[in-house]
Parts: sequence; C-alpha cells; structure tokens
Amino acid sequence: MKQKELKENNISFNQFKKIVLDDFKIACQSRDASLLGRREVLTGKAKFGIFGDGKELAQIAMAKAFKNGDFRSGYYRDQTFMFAIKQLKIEQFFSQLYAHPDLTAEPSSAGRQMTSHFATRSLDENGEWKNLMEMKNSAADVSCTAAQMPRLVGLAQASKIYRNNSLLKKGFEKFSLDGNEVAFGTIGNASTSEGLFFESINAAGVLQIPMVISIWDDEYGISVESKYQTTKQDISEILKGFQRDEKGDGFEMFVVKGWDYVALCEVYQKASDIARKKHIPVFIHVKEMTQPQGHSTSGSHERYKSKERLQWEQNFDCIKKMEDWMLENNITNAEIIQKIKDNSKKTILEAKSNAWRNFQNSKKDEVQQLISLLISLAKESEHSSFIQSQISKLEKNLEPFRKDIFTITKKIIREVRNEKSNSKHALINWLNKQKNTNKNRYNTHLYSQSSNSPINISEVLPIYNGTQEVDARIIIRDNFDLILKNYSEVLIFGEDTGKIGDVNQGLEGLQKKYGELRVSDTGIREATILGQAIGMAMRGLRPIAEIQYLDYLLYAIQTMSDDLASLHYRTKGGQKAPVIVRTRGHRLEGIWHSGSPMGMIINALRGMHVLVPRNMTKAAGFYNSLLASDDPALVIECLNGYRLKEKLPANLSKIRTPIGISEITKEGKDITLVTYGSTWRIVMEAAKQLADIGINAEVIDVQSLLPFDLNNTISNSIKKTNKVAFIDEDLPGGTTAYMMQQVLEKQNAYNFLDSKPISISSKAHRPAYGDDGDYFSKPNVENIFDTIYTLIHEYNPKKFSKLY
Ligand SMILES: Cc1ncc(C[n+]2csc(CCOP(=O)(O)OP(=O)(O)O)c2C)c(N)n1
Ligand SMILES: [Mg+2]
Repeated sequence: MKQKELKENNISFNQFKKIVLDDFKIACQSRDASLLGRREVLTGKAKFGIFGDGKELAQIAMAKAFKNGDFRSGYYRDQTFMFAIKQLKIEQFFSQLYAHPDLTAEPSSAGRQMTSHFATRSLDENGEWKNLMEMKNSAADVSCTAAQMPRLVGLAQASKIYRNNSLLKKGFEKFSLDGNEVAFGTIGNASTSEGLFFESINAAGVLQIPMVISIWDDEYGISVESKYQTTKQDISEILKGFQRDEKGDGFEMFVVKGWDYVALCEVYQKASDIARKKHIPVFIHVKEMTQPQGHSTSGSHERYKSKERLQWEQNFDCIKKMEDWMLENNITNAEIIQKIKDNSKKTILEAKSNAWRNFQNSKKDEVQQLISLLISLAKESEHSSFIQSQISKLEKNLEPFRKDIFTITKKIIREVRNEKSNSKHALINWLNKQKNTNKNRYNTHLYSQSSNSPINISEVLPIYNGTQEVDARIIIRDNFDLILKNYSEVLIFGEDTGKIGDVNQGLEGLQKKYGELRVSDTGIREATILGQAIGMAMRGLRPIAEIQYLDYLLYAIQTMSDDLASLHYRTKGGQKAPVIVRTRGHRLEGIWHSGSPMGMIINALRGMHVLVPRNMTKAAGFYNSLLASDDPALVIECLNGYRLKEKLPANLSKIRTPIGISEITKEGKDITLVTYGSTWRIVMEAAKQLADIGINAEVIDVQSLLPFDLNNTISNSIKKTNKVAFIDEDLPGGTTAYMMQQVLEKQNAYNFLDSKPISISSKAHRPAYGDDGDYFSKPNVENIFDTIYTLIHEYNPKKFSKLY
C-alpha cells in the first residue's frame, strides 16, 4: 500500500506493518499445516490429504473483504481463508484429517467428510437457524469439481431478494441487512471445464447478483495441464464476453497474480465493494499459483511437471514472494521473518499433537471399558485364554479404531455363545450401547431431526362446500396464490413459470399479482435452477424450484444428489436447505415426455422426501405440509391430471397431506394392489373391472416414496388379502423392487403371503410415441387385469378358469 493510501485509510505505517505481519503469520501457519498434514498421511495416521499450499495469499486477501453475513461456496483448497476468517482452528483442521467424529473437535462435518471440506454451522443443536448475520458463513463443501457453483448462484441471489422484496425487511434480520451480503465462490482452474461452471456464470450474469467468483489457477487439474482444459489456456481470456460494457450488464473482471499480496488485497477490496453495493457479479482470475506438494497425497507432482515448472513454482511461491516484498519495503527484517516461521512450526505441531491426542483419547476410554468387561468375563468363561489373547491384542494396539473394538467384541461373543454369565450379559449390554453411540456418530441427520420435521405434520383433510368441480390446475393455482400471500419468503421460479404461469397454468396470473421477484422465469438450465433454490434456502428463504418435466430432472440430479440431499447429513445437522422442487411427469407422449425414472430418483435422493400425489388436491396439501416443515422435497405432479375435474376445497391453504402415509383408496379382500401417481387411476380402473368378475382387490396409493408407508398400511392389508402386486410405470426392478423390499423385508409382510409377490411395471425400453406406443410400453388396464387374474387363477383355478 502506498503512503497516500495509508493516510486515506487512517492507518499508520506501524499499524500497517502489524497487519501485514499478522497476514504473513496466517500464511506460514497454513503452509505448515499443509506440510504436516501430508506427513500425517504418509506416516499412516490419516487416510488422504489435499491441502491449500500455494494458494495462501489470495485467500488472505479474500478474507479481508469478507464480512459477517457473507457466504463462501468453495472447494478443498481454502483452509487459509477459513483460518483467516477465524472459522477454523488449526486443531480442528487436523481433527478432520483424522476423521474425528465429534462436533467440538471437528465442527464442519463431525468426521463425516474427508479433509479440507469446510462448513460453518448455520443451525443450533435443535435445528433452528442461528443469526447468520453475526457470523462469517461457509456452505458445506463437496468433493465433486464445480458442484459448489450452482448453490453459489443461489447464495448470491438471496441478497438480491432481501434487498428488493420489501416484505422481507422485518423478521429476516438473521439472514440479511438490506441484501448487503456477498457470496464468494472459489474454484480450481481445471474445474472451470465443467458445464456447471459455465451454466452458473451465465446465470449470475443474467441475474446480476452479488457473487465474487475466484479461480485459483495453478495451471493443472491433477496431472492434466491447462492446454487440455481450457481454450487458449486462459479462462479470463475466454470469459471476456461476459464482461459488462455499453452493450449490457455482465461481470466485472479482475486478473491478478497469486503471489502479489498488495495487488490481491486491492482487487478483493474493489471486487467486494462492487458486488456488495451494486449487486454486480465479479470474476477474479488468480493466475500464477503453485502447488508446492502437488495435487494430493495420492501421488507426487514430479511425475508430471517438468523440471522448469517445478523450479518456477519454487521461485514464485507466494510466501517467498511475500517475504521478498516485505524486505524490499522495510516492513520487517529477516530475523523477524525467521521467528514467525519458527513459531508457526511450533504452533502447528502443537495443534496437531493436541488433535491427535484428543482423537485417540476419545477411543481409549472405550478400550478401557471393554478391557475391564473382558477381564470379568475371562474369570467366568471357559474360553478365558482366548479372551486373554484378545485383551492383550487390545492393550498392544496403541492407536485403535472403533472397528477394532467391535471386531474383537463380536469374536468373543461368538466364542462364548453357549455360556451364560453376568459378565457376558454386561458385555452385550455395553456393545449395544456402543452401537447406539456409533449410530449417533455416523448415521444421523439424513433428514431433519428437529421438531419441524415434515413427518410430524398431521393430516388436514379438504372441506367441501357443495359439489363444485373445477379443472384440477385451478386447485394448484389457487393454493399457490395463498402460499405466496401467506409466506413472503416463498418464491417460485423455473422455465416458463413467470409470464405464462407454467406450461400447465398452475401459476396463472401469479407473476402479475406478486411481481417478477417472486414468480419468475429462468433460462433453460436445470442444475442452476436447483442451485438458486439451494443457496436461497440456506439463507432463510423458501424457494420452490420448478423443473418443467420430470424427464429433465436428470440435468439437476447431480446437484440434488451430491449437494442438496447430502447437506444436512454431511454437516451432521449444521446446515439445511428446505428446498421444494416442483415437477410434473409420468404420462404424456414419447421418450422424453413420459418417462418415470423413479428408481433412479429415489436412489439418488436419499436425504430428500419424494412425493407422488395422485391428484392436485393431494399435491396442494403436500406443498402446505412442506412449507410448515424444514426438509427438502421433490413433488411430482401428474402431468395428465391438470385438466381432470376435482372438487374445489373450501379450506385450500389449510389442507395438509401427511408425509410418509399411504392411503387405501379401495377396500378389498382378495389381493393388495400397491401403486402411486399417474398409475393409480389405471389400477383403480383395473380393480373395478376385476370386481366385476368377482375379484375384490384392495388398492393402496403410496403417495410418498421417501419416506415410505410409515404406518405399515400395506403389510396390514396383506395380512387380510395374503397377496400383493406392486404396480408403477418405472422400469422392471425399479421402484416396484424398492416397494417390495420395504414391504416384504422391512414390514415383514412375507409372513402373510400365500402366493408369489409380483410387480407390474413398464417395459425396459423408453416409452414409444403415440397412444399405441404408450399402450404397448407401459402398464395398462388390460395387462394389469390379466396379470392379477392369472395370479388369482393359479391360487384358485376352480373358481377362476384360465384366461388364455
Ligand atoms: C466431478 C469430478 N470429476 C473428477 C474429480 C476428480 N478430481 C478431483 S480434483 C481434480 C482436479 C481439479 O483441478 P482444479 O480444478 O484445477 O483444482 P486444483 O486441485 O488444481 O486446485 C479432479 C479431476 C472430482 N472430484 N469430481
Ligand atoms: Mg488447478
């Protein structure tokens, strides 16, 4: 900084020197953490290491511009930034390296995530929002390259919504102050090759939101050089078209060198000012970064970097360059630099040792407990020498894993299986307690555990005044109208969602009524539509993201699966994004307008609720339930249901469809037919035709695939009918197989069956076009009838003679 600027900022040269030396200290400590981290992996104390060495200075500059309420959405190189904003202690950094499953030791993920996957805690222990304006925030990292980009768009867009929606000025102080918060993204140079990067850049340019995206450019993506990654080997060169100019809005752009401390500080200040004040997105290309230790602990960079490159990396190491600059500008002297470096090494070593000791001690207590139980057992058991040998194994193992404790305990229980003793009983009790403790360590928070969990929502049935029937889309439209009226934090967006009120007019007229900010059109970019929703939901808004057709959900499934569905779990309840994804599907025409890839969806989206209402009243009730709760969910409306008639409820905004509850829609005693969504109507028709010839089927609409039939309605039905068929229009072995597993295995319904459980689904190929294509590709009334009839015939051939 020049003397003039120091004066302008009211800082004395001495104060300036102190700031610089503090920054240098953080850089040194971060570097030493990387070096020691790698050693921990290579000596076998940790499994894998990936570190931020070579990227220190830019992150320190970014941290200076980062304020309370701001959000980071970055990747695994950002430890220096996390240290600098004081959201990560060195000890916690090492605890994550060891996978310490304790939130105090490792608050990012409680050991659930590999090293350098950072997160702050937005929620308290009850799952309620903390005041995000009193802290510096980081969204939880994921490993997939560029997957941080879609949510970055939403994190930045939230500021725009808070600034411009006057209804949000009161009651949302925990999330925003007039939309002054910036979302800072970071990404590696090679990861910009991903489609998600370009989609997000374009979306942010269109939306004009306060997003500052930094590209850490070290010219490599593992071993692959820039020339194989990026056109012209220069990401800022090719992004020039996004720059704002007289032709229109766009990005502000900066290019800066990763070793130039002064320039970096200036650039980040300017960038954050522009984004914060004017809501203009900014792109910072940080060039000439290095990787002193190569990509990760999985290999060495000497294998793929030339001697010249390795030498250049040494010469341009950002810490060395900072030292040179400090000496040239009389900020300090060599002696002080050396002292800072020596102290840094000590500090890091100490923090590392503490982290390791804590991690080991947390398990040693358990080993001690086990040993004393085993000593007692050995006294009473016939297998005391075997038990003794296991005790000495435990004693010799100075760095045990919990799996070792379990392996030994279970082996011993096997050995003494024929014995009866108090000490054996005590051992089994202790093991059961440990199982529960480990469940809490490793298996919780896939879904909300708060009092706002959707599964706590009770049903509110529709009330009808009279018998007026309307096109079903009116029900969904009027319900959204009430939702927008009652919840200022709700916004709905997607392709054709704004001006025309979605392709099926479920939002007709609502943009006019509530404005473009709340009901809006987006570009054709499903992944970032989801990203908008995730980021905004992480900042207290309640976005409803529309995916135009179910078949196009595939474009967003990676973002939903890797980011949204895993968020609550991977932070052990530290973050949430209660996004509602609205789509429509199953039945229309042709390969990409009538698919029903439900098996893929329910397998990819554990961590979300997947709801499949059979009509629009049920769908409306699901939206109402979800808005009263705090988990993310996908609602799939029936594409062929909007023009069907339904009675108009008088209590629209009040109705609630319970989540995870099946409904018997036709009672019967001969067989249970389990189905959902669009297929439900076909199954009901088949059941009617079966009833005409004396087969009385019970039809169950599952309504909710995740969670599934929590009240065991299906197995209770099978108790009565002793036969079951699972019917949908997914592929063979898709969701029907899932339902069968849930019912036969989880609900134990195999006990009640007296004929083979069957599934009826569509053909394995994509559905052919046209009425006949559909008829011969998907389950239809006749083949459901025939299949069920054949089963009943096999059971009772005298009464039901062979059909064909
Ligand atoms: C979707 C996906 N593909 C591949 C990988 C494996 N992978 C991890 S890091 C990486 C290279 C990333 O390089 P860059 O973006 O330049 O970041 P750097 O590590 O160099 O900072 C690759 C290919 C991944 N994690 N995710
Ligand atoms: Mg790189």
